[in-house]
Amino acid sequence: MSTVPTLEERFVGSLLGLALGDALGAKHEGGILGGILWVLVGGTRGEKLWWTDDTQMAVGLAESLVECGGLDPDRLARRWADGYETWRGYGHGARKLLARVRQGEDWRSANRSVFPDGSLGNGAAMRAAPLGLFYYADPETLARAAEVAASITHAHPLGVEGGVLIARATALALAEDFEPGAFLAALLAGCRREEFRKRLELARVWLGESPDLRAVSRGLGTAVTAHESAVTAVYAFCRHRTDFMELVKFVVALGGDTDTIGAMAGGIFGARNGVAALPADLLARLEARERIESVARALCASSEAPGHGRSSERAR
Ligand code: F2R
Ligand code: MG
Ligand code: MG
Repeated sequence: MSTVPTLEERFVGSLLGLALGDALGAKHEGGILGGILWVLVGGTRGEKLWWTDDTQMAVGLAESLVECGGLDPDRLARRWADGYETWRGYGHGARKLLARVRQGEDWRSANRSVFPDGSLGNGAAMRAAPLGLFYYADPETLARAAEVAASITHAHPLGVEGGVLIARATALALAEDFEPGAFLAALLAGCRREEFRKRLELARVWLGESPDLRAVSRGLGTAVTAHESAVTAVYAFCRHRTDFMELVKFVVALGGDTDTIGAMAGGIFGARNGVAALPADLLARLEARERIESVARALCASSEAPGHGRSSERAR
């Protein structure tokens, strides 16, 4: 008999699901060549499941939210810059931008130093789950905080929208009474960009169908850009919302940016189903499982603390 997960179990499930989706997708990111590169940089050494930039930044975000009692964008930018590790495979723009912040530049200028209109990569979306967890009870503050957290590295409106979408999807997945049609409708209601809206509409139509892999990857995308991957993760979760390994297999079979689509979908899946729904044998092999679990518990405790939304006001 399955029991309903507690809020804390869902927080832990979300961050571990994100890390596991990332680690399992990593060796498939970018196809065969990407896999060879991941082996060469050491991401498959031993039995451990090593995660990539997606989890590195998500854990940094979660730890910063706990430490600061909310979103402090200056301290968060610094933490991400200090936590940068080349071998985890960051985006080229993110790598350069974080180097500038490490050298003392303000993120408000660094975030347009590589792409003048800002990055539209999926880097803000891949790490957004902790925001959805922390601010789940306050949708307006959540959207505002997700915008600010995204724009530290992703100033382009599409990069920002990806971060907001995945943060909101994670928060909505915590709801007691979950139904995929209502979930997608709620995401659509808060979504401003046509590039995302048309894909969410398609995902809604597909709830009653089972389109093949080619149709899904053509219709929703599997690329490194936010609008061509974030809705794909949301749809993958809707299609495989109770079986984590089926979800991962689906994401890997779609191809493209598998670690990131896996991280986004895994974070939503864990928020919905809790940690008990994740495969125990794989969790036992996950890099830094205890650290992730511990920050997820702390995030849950701080999210329930009175007035937790206050510090995000600083982020406006
Ligand atoms: N970088 C990778 N994977 C490649 C290497 C992996 C390999 N296994 C290894 O070990 O080396 N993955 C990670 O990057 C993605 C997240 O990227 P993020 O943080 O958004 O970075 P960036 O550089 O800002 O954007 C990514 C690319 O998108 C294009 N782009 C972005 N904004 C653009 C703009 N305004 N105009 C034109 N192009 C733009 C560029 O190609 C960027 O490099 C995740 O997949 C993560 O896993
Ligand atoms: Mg990655
Ligand atoms: Mg990726």
